Amino acid sequence: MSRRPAPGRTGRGRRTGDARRTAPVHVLVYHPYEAEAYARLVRAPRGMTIHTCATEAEAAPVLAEAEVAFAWKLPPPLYRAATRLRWLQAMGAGVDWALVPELPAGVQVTRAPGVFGPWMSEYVLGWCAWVTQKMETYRAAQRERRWIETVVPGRLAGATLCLVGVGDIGRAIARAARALGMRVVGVTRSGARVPGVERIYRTARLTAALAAADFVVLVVPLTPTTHGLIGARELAAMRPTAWLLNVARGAVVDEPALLAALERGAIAGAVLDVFTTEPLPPESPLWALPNVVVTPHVSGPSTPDELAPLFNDNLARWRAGRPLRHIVDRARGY
Ligand code: OXD
Repeated sequence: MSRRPAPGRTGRGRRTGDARRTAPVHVLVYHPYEAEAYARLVRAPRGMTIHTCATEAEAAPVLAEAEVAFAWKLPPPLYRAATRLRWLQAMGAGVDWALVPELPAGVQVTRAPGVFGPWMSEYVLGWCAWVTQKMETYRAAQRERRWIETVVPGRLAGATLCLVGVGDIGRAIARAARALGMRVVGVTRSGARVPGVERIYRTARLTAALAAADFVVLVVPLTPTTHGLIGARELAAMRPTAWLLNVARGAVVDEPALLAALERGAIAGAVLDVFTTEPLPPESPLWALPNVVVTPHVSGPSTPDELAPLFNDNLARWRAGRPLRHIVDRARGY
């Protein structure tokens, strides 16, 4: 529920239009610390009541009435009360947090394609350039006032980037990588051709794809089939000079196997934005490894400005009884 109701809001929410003509549709906007910012940008059609909630306690009674939710990581126990819920728009790149057994069967989940690819492309290519431009080395030398002209940067042009997962985010990364002259290959379930990706391998040929890469970028959704997809065998298939970048989910990688590979130099290093436990616990050895970059799950930030228009478009469709866009296939998990 709204912590600070804006003028014109009812005790529990903001009502638009003449609610006497049709039963109001209750819409929950849930985010632990930006609910108000999201709700401010929601353009609710007539007869919809917006409820802004930042805590589980606020959201529980609203969910008992809400037909629609626009949310980030709704705590699964809340779904038990969500008997009227019909549509959940996820405020994030992944929807694994939403597709839990507690989510009632009839709820459609929609995602936000197009929003995260540009962010994640910059993250991925930025860190690839950090590797080839040896940024860490030059900065360390600068701190010691050393002129290390014998160390020269490498090129991204001509290097091979392997995308494990080639959905809308993977395609955006592929475009950015190609613009820098990289060769892009990919791994998908179907193995079907993807424009702009030189070669697609089926998941069954994952190790062959990994062996071809200088940079391996994990960008698959977390599903029962991708859980633990990168284990000791897959890491052993990578080149000892290759880097692994994970912007997907921590659980896509067998973390102990990764740690072992990094410690013995079986791969050059890893740039990790996601972990099996987040926040990464202070005692994790990953923090201290010299060939690991740890970032705090920031490669594809959700912003109200980018997500609200997408939700508003679908909300208008919902009100008009038209089909929603970007529906998740719940059986597939994305
Ligand atoms: C995610 C996100 O889904 O950060 O991980 O959006």
